[in-house]
Amino acid sequence: MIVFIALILVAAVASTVIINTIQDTSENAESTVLDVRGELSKKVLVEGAYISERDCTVVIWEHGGAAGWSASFTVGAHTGAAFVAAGGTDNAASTVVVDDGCRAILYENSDFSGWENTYEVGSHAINPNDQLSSLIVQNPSSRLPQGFELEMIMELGLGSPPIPAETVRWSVSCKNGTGVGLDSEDIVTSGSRLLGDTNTLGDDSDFVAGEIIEYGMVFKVPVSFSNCIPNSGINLPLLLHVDGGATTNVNLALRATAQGTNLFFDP
Ligand SMILES: [Ca+2]
Ligand SMILES: [Ca+2]
Repeated sequence: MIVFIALILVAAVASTVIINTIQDTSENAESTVLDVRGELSKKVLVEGAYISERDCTVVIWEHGGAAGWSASFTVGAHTGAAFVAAGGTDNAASTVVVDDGCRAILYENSDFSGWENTYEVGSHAINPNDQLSSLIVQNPSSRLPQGFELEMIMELGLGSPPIPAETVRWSVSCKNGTGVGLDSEDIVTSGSRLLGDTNTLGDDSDFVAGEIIEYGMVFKVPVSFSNCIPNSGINLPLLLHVDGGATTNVNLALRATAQGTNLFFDP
C-alpha cells in the first residue's frame, strides 16, 4: 500500500513536470512567433529617388589672403575658357577657398594638363603662384567628376514600430570595371533629415544616432557613391535594411543623370 501511494505521488509529480514543460514550450513558441512578426514589420519603404548634387563651391582669388578679383565654381570641370568666363584671369590666381564637402584640383594649363595640385576644405595659397589656368571641382564622396549622387525619399512601412535612425542601412552594388563595387552606409552616417529639413526633434540638423523614426515621418537620405560608379542607362539595385527587421529591394533605372531627375516618375 505504501509503495502504491508512493508510486501515485511520483506519477503526479512527474505529470505536473510534464504539463509545466509543455506549457513553457508553447509559451516560448508563441513569443518566438510574435518576435518574428515584430521584426518583419520593421520596414522602410522608398517613396522617391532623385539625382542630386551636393551644394559646394570653390572660390579662386587673385591675391594672397582672398583679395582682388574672385571667381566661383561649383562641382564640375572648368576649362580655361570657363575660368575666364566666370571672372578669373589666366595665370594670376593666388588663393583657393574650398567649401565644406568640396575638393579642388587645379591645373597649370587650360585643358587640365601640366602640373596638378589638389586642395581640400579650407583657404590655401596656390602653389605655384600665378600659373593656374583650369580646375576641376569634386565632391569627394563621389568619384564622379559631376558630383553625382542620389537623394532617396523614405518612410516606414504601414504598421512598422518606431525604429532608431541608425538601424536603417542602404547598400548598392554595381559592376565596377571587371569587379563588383559595393557602397553601404547607415542613414545617420549618410546625413539624413526629415523632408522639412530638420531632424526628428525639429532642430536644423541631420539625424544623430538614437533618434527615433516613427510611422508617418518622411525623410530624405543622400546616397553617394565611392566604390560604385553608376552610369546613365543602368539598373541600380538598392537594398534597404533595418537591423532586426525587414530588407526592402528597390531597382532604380538610371535613364538620365541630370540633376533633379526623378528616377521613379520621369519618363
Ligand atoms: Ca596673383
Ligand atoms: Ca597657366
